[in-house]
Amino acid sequence: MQEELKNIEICAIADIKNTNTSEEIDKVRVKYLGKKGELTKVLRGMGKLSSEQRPVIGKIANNVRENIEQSIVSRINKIKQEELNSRLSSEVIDVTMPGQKITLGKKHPITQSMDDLIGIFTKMGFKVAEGPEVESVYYNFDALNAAKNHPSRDMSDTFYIDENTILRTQTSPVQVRTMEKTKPPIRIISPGRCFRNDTPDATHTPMFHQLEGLVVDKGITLGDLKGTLEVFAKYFFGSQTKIKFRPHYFPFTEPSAEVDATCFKCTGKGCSLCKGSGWIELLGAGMVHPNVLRNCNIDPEIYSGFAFGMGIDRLTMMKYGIDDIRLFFENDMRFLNQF
Ligand code: FA5
Repeated sequence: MQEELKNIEICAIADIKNTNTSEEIDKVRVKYLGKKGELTKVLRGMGKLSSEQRPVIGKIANNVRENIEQSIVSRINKIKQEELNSRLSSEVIDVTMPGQKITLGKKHPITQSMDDLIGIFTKMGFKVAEGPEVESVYYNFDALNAAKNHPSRDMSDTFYIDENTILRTQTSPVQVRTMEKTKPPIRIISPGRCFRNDTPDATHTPMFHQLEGLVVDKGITLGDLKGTLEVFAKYFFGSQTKIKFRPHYFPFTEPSAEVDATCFKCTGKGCSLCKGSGWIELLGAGMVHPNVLRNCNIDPEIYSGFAFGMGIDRLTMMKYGIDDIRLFFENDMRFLNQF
């Protein structure tokens, strides 16, 4: 039996030396040390030995097992090292190869305008306020002094979710939400999405962006409104820009005006962009109607304010000479990459 054990050790070690992969070495392990392995078979026959022989053979068998196991471990380590070395030499990194260009994304032109506008107004001391896009009829119309039969309330102009809930048609409801929560002095702007049941054409889309402005304090006048909008127009379109007020009607401002700016392309001389007039319509504005102040528990005898609302998409069109608003929403990279 002693002889048999020695033979097994010699054969196992020779087999182990001949292995080249982890799978091969596993097969050798099963062949000699597995349940039906050669060493195991011999050890099963030990029961037939005499009590003197058994410890002697048992010791030898243990030695043989240990030697085989050790040799398996050292072969495995060697194989792993060889596998690693061959991977390292085959997967060489060529540091002289040219790098891959990473294309950086950029903000949508309307988001860029929004950022510009926020920058201009926050420098003038305005804070940014937010309101919901799904709005109540109360905040979008009633609290803003819109008559019950005002045409803008019609379903052909406004998207209704239910009788009292709509998609806001303007950012003006943020005026009311702010005045309800904050005591004057108030100086806020509120950029965001608006929705109208308008058929898409070169200057209309059913979803567009507005920026609302609101100032309420003691002694605020139309002169403050004019000064603020003049600063805005010069920063946004260029320092040569002038503005003018045309009388208009909004339910929530009195007096109300539409504000035009000198065409930034021809600087007021008249061109195709301004249709020869030299002026371009910018926004709606006016002094906050006393009824709106009252609806928000602000005493119009003590406080006055001005408000304005501009279409950000249209401002962006004017600034860059874009002739169709729908281009903003087509996601054509050839168009968007120009900004
Ligand atoms: C208003 O919405 C008022 N809330 C503005 C205002 C605020 C006046 C505060 C006084 C005080 P108007 O309906 O004119 O006003 O819309 C303002 C701007 O939104 C327009 O000048 C235009 O630039 C933009 N706009 C309106 N409808 C669309 C549309 N369908 N697509 C793109 N832009 C639009």
